[in-house]
Amino acid sequence: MIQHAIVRDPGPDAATGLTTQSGAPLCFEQLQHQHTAYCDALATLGVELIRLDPAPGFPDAYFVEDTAVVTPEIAVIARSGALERRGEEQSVARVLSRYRNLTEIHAPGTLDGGDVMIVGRQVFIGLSRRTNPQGAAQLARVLAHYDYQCTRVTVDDGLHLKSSVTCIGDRQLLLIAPWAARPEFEDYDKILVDPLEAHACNTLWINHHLIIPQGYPQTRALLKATGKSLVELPTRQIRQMDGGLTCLSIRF
Ligand code: CIR
Repeated sequence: MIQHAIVRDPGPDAATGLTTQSGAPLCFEQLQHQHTAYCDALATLGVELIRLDPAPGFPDAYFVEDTAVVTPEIAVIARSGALERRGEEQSVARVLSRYRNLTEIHAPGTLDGGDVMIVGRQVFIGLSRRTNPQGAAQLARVLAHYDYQCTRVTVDDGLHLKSSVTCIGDRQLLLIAPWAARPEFEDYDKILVDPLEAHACNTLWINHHLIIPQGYPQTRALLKATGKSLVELPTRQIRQMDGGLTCLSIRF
């Protein structure tokens, strides 16, 4: 069971964060509502929230997932591939040091937590615009020490690995349809997401419930058919800043 989640309220400068999305500008008030709904959902599922204050000068800092990788044994503090985001990890490290021994990714390695998917003792590490081979190698070395096996996955579309694939159960993955034949995932049960609903790949399986983004009917129907308990949340503003449901917390 997941007991804790680190979250951080979006700061008033959130609209100046990094994004590849065009269209309507961010509505800060709606972003706050969506963030609050997310925190409420985690609390309802029995998770104790550890709340960080907004970090002035770091408009993306509420996407806390990217700043650390936490297992039951260790917390690895990340080093973002986005220069603008370097420094966010410091306040996260201070909090995590109360719960875990820490280690960190160091130069020239870069790594964003959004590129790391842990499925039991198997860890998938995305090689993306944010995570480079050195960062992946450093993480794999640390985790090998604790008997995790790491597999690299090339992320050729989307921001992070978990933009295109998330774990939705013991050996079950939800992933973007064009990745169906990827050999890295051949041993897993797969549910495929139509590229028109690509944002729906980023779901959060937590304490026997699956939190999914609202507004993706095909994916919702496929997930409903699995019999899982679904919790739907609005993510439009979060998506506007290239984020999703996993990005908003560090769970452990
Ligand atoms: C960024 O570009 O870094 C943020 N605007 C979005 C980060 C999303 N994080 C995630 O998927 N883990």
